[in-house]
Amino acid sequence: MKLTTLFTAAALVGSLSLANAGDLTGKISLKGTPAPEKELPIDANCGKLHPDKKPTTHFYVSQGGGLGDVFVTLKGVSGKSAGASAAPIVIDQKGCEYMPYVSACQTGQKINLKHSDPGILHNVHPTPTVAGNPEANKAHIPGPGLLTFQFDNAEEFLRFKCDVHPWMFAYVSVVDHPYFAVSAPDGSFKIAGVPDGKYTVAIKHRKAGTAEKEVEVKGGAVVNFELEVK
Ligand SMILES: [Cu+2]
Repeated sequence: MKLTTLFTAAALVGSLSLANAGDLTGKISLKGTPAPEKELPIDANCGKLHPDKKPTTHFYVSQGGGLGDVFVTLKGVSGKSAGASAAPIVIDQKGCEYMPYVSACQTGQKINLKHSDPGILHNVHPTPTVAGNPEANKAHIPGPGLLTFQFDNAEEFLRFKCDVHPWMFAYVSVVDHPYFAVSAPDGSFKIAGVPDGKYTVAIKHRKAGTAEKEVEVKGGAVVNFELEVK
């Protein structure tokens, strides 16, 4: 009898650990050679912070062909945002560029803009296209003060720009659930803690387009993608 109880308990623990969550990981590769990047038209003031001329970063391709700055998300999962209690994401204005160039956060999550360019005035101008997400335009003087934004509606690649420096752009994808990522410069990505189940994984790159794949997560899963230069 005791033995039976033990086995029942073991079986229960076993089934609980099966119905769990895991990391969805993968790598995005780029096929083809993108057009050369253009030099940013940086002005004299910002040029002082930027002695090495900087190009655009439309394609962040690693030596192994991995593609960075790709937004990865799960489709069909919505209304699960934990943005209100999540730590803010931070975008720095440094060398008259936004860093990171591409990022993502949840609806209701704070987006803190940091200023790391002594002597330079920026203004932060998000230009959302989804109704209900407010446009704003705030001057940002040098110093430790942060500007904070947040958006309550999902929107992919919501654009931030600086009206003082017309080459400064950042793109933030706002998601109403916590299952998303932006690929690293080597093309790898990881979405942590995905509950077991079947999903459609959707990826989007600003220039190389979109792709989707079905995946079954069982304590984790791996899914790789290839995008092509258009
Ligand atoms: Cu600026």
